[in-house]
Amino acid sequence: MNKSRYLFAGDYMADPSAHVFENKIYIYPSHDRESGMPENDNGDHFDMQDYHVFSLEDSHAEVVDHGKVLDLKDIPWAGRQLWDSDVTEKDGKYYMYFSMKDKNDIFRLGVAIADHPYGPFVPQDNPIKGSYSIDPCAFKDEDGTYYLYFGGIWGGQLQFYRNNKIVSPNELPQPDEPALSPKVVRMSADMLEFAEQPRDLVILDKDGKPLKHGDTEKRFFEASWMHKYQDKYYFSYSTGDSHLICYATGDNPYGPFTYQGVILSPVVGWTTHHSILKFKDKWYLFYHDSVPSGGKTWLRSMKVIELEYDENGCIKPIDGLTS
Ligand code: FUB
Repeated sequence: MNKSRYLFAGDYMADPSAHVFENKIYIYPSHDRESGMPENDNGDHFDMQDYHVFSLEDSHAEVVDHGKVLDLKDIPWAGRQLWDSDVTEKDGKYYMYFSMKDKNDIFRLGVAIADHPYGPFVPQDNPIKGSYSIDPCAFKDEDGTYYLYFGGIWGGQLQFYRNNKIVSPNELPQPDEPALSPKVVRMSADMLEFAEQPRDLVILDKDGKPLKHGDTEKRFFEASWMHKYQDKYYFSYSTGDSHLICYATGDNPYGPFTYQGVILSPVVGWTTHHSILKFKDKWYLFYHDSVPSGGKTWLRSMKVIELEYDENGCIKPIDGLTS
């Protein structure tokens, strides 16, 4: 059985988005802290204020902390809560996409730019026009097109929107109604704007029907990630209140996607969040749990474990407690 390892003992880091840049693994996590905010379903206790960047020469190497690369107080539109982020590279520039509440307590997606994968990242003056909700994942397809995947329900505010507009009443669907979909959008050439209206990424069951909101062990909650394996698109995500990382496969970046199974069973801590990366011919799952903090769900530690596929391209499930 593959064994996981914790990546950084020096501080609490969550939501690790991992990429290969300049032949190294770079990790872009959220920086958890003890702020004293009471725990609630809105996630107010995830009250983060900056981002650090980490790198690794290979999967077993010691992690290097490149220090603080972006601070909430330097972002002109900042309200509070720097949640999950991701980074991609285009023409020698590095674009960090991050989730943060604006001054009206509405989650938006922001962009910050760097000349190196290790930052520092300089934020744009305003959030991405038309952006909302949380957990951006930046994906570069093989034809050079860049996409952003995003969204999260409950504290991530996705239930407030239908067709990219705030709706009233803004409620979650009924259990027998189709689940809320994560969003996918193509990025503009300058990487700073949506090139189109965000679209629903629909996840179907094996009978071709959209997953229902009540199907809590399968439907999307937050933490989008996209990768490609043997020419197929693998969309993976957290089911939130049932604490699973699942995946669905499709033939193109927009989908529809068909639900395939569980990648990671529940870990210690309420949230689960991951990224998937190929490095030197092996695949890895980066994720977090709350074991080192003694189970404090808002103080999470990032981990890595080797990920394997079977001969049919199915991901072999990983046990979140014993691996
Ligand atoms: O880190 C804050 C939030 O917790 C993330 O945005 C979610 O995906 C969950 O991990």
